[in-house]
Amino acid sequence: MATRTKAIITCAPTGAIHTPSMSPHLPVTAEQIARAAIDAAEAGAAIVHLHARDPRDGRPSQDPDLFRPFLKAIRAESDAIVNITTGGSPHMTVPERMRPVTEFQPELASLNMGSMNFGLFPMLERFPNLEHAWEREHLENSRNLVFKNTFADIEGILRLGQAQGTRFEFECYDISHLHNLAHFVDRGLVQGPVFVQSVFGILGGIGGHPEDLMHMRRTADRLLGSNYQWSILGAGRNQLPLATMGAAMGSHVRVGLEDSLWIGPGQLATSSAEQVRRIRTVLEALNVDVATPDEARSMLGLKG
Ligand code: KMH
Ligand code: ZN
Repeated sequence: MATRTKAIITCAPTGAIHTPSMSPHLPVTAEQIARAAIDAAEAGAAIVHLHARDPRDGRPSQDPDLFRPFLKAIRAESDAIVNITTGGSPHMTVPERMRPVTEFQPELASLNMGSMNFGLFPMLERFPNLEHAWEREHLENSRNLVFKNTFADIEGILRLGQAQGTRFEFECYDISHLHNLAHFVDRGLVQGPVFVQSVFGILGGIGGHPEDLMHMRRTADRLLGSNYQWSILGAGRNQLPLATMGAAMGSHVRVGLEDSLWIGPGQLATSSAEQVRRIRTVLEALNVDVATPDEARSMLGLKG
C-alpha cells in the first residue's frame, strides 16, 4: 500500500441498492442528489460517487439527462472530485451502465472488478412494506442475479478510460477481484497509483469480519506492492467499524447512503453528510488529516 499522507473521504449519496421506501432521507431528485453531494463535500468528502434515479419513482437510471442537472449544480458549488458510476444497478446491462461516463468523461469513475452474485433479498426481512412494486422486484430478483463484469467488459471500460482521461475507483468485492486487477496491471492496462476500493459485506462478496479486511489488505499488498491507494467501503452495519479499522491501518474511507442507510443501530442517517461528519470525528481522533479535493487529485493522479 502507498503511504497515506492524508485520508480521502469518498461519499456515495444515493447509489442503486437502497430504495426510496427504505429511508425518507435517500436522495432521488436531481436537486436532492446535488444537495446531498454538496453537503457531503462541505463536511469533508473530497470525492462524490454519483448515481442517478428516475424522479418519478426513485428507480436507478443511467440516463445522462438525469445526471446532467446535478453534475452542473455540484460543479458550480463545490470543487469535489466527481466520480460517476459504471456499475449502475446490477440489474442493468453493461452498455446501459456506461452511458453517463461516455457522455460526461469525468476525471474518476467506478470500475467493478469481477462478475458476482449480488444478494439484495435479505433486505426484504428488514423492509417488508415497500411502496412500489419495482422495489420488491429489485430485491426479490436478486436471488437469481449475476452482476456481470467479465474480462472483456473490464478491458473495454479501461480502454475507454484511457481514451478520455478517466481514471478509476476499482471496486474489489472479493479476493479474486484483486487478482483480476493485478492481471490488468501486469498487462499495462492499469497504471498506478491504483485506487483500490475494497468492498465488504455484500452477499456474494467477501464478508465484513476484521479477518476479511486483513485478508484483503495482505493480498493487495502482495499483488500490488506500494503501487496502490487503499480505501474501505463497509456495507450496512459494517460501514463505521471497518472504515475505522482501515483508517487506523492507513486506508482512505468511503461512506454515504449508497452503502449504508444507518448512523447507529436501528437509527437511520438523516443524510450522507452526517456519515461524513461521523467518520471525520474518527479520523480526527486518530490524528489523521482529511485530504482536500486537490490533495486527493494529486494522490490519485487525476486530470483535474
Ligand atoms: N454499490 C457499491 C457496493 C458502482 O457504482 O460501480 C459499489 C459501487 C459500484 O458503488
Ligand atoms: Zn456506486
